[in-house]
Amino acid sequence: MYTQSMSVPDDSASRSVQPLVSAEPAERMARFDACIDADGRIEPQDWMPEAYRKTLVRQISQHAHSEIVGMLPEGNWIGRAPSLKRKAILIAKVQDEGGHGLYLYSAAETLGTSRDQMVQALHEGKAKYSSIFNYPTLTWADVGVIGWLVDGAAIMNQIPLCRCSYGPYARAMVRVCKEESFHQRQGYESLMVMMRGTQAQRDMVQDAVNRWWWKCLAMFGPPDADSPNSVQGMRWGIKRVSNDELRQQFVDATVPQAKLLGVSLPDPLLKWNEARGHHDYGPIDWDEFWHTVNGNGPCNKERLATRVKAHEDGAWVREAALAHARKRQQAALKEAA
Ligand code: FAQ
Repeated sequence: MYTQSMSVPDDSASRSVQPLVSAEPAERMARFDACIDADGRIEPQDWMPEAYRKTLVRQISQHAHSEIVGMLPEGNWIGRAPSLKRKAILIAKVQDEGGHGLYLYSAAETLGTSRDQMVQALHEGKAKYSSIFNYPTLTWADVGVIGWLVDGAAIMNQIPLCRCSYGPYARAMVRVCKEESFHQRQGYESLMVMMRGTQAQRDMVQDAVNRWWWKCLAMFGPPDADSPNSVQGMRWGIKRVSNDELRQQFVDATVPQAKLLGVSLPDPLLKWNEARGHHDYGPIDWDEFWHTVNGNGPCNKERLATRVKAHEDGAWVREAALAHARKRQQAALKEAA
């Protein structure tokens, strides 16, 4: 039988919200709240408040844009990778990031916003994407550091999103996290090799760590006290762990990794705090973060221009695919007649 449920996994028995098309608004809201309180999943055909839908489209589309723009800094090095093995790994990684963007655009489309609308918002500079991708990759060591630290930060943020209250986003995150974890390991391994190399290679790794460390801490978003979306996002089970908590988890996980690698982290205030059971760290430059988020970082304009050009250059592919689909549809209709 053809119903809407054909397009989503058959887990309806475990869901506590049923489509309530004809129910009164207060009743729908109560059912939605009950589902959230019971830690249930909201699915595309379920009723949801407009603000919940809007918040999800905002976060998921920004996340998708980050994956797609995030292909660029590392993509710059595909033609300059130091060996065939490193080149093959890097091509696969960048391709994975493209795949993540596509799952995420698809998840956001289930909320009623088309991929074209989201991409247009990005190209018009109206949509955000992660601040981290507005910095240049100056040396080969940057590629390893992106894997280790940027993917490392991304995983820390994304593991809790596997439990997000919106089903399609949570399910997309499970696969994304598995892939990101390989990305993190390949970055770390590539840095390990460089650290066992020449002094010039070790210096190159240290320089890259110095340039990326603070940007990675800022990736988790503003401090909780200055995060306008956090309270409601947590109430709705979209966010599960706060920006500051995730940042702290990342610092605590990364310090021993840096030690093993043999690099220092560029923060004189970084030290273990026995009483807190966590590392203390120095102040983050939030002015620099907002400057970048607001479009004025070192590579913002270049990144956006590259995306717009790629989209324009790909117009013929989209047109050809549509023409082909139309042709197949006409042939099928003719056959059925
Ligand atoms: N950059 O109130 P909050 C990756 C904005 S994927 C730019 O705390 P929220 C994979 C925020 O949107 C990396 N803007 O917001 C990869 C909001 O503005 P709005 C991306 C930022 O949503 C690796 C305003 O500041 N990951 O790396 C940033 O509750 C290697 C106030 O902030 C995700 O997107 C930022 N860093 O929390 C690819 C994960 N931080 O929208 C290639 C999903 C905050 O009100 C190579 N997203 N803002 O105008 C999230 O978990 C959340 O959206 C946060 C922000 C935590 C990013």
